[in-house]
Amino acid sequence: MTLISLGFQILKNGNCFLLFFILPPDAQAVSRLNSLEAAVHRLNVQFYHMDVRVSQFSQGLAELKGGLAEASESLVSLNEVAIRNQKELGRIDGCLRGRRTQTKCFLIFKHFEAYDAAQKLCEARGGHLAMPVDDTELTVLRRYLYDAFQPYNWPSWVGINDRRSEGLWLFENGQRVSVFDWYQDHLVTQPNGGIRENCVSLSSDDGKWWDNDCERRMYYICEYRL
Ligand SMILES: [Ca+2]
Repeated sequence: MTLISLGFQILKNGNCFLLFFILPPDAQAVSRLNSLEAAVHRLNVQFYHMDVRVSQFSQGLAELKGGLAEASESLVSLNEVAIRNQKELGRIDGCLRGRRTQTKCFLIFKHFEAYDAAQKLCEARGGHLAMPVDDTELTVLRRYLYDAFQPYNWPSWVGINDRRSEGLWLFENGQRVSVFDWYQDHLVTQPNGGIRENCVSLSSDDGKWWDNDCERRMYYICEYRL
């Protein structure tokens, strides 16, 4: 509706009145207002539906996240089982194909690897680089290497190094080595590499020990419990 001032009138007593008329609403304006109101209503309805959709989407996303978390946990468990199985299979394979003593099995791997890489590969198969602890085990290992490579000589890593302290030879499990079998002749006396050569390999022709650069890649011997 429209309020319009038409004029004013002064009465005899001096008071003054302002005259107002209320005009009927403009039909076009009413129509525009109704359209606007309808449009706002439609927008509200659309917003409501959008809210519902967003809410449903959020709920679906939360459920999906939950499902993914469960699947991830299952994958971790499966992976752990696979690693355990791989180690057990490696150990069985090592003892089936390798050379046995009373308590352990040695298996030669004819792949060229640096010392640390060789140790990791042995661990992945449930063992570690060979740790011959006494004359009996050294004799078994010497014979095994000779049989595997004769008439050639292929040096192979075992799990002995002096990386922690020069001249202090330790097995991979940290125990001190007490029985040695270093190569010696009138020209060469092992170990002779000082701080440059800290890992031990065995010659396959005579089983003698040599200190070598740990980064050198050569064959290696893993050990598994029987
Ligand atoms: Ca050394």
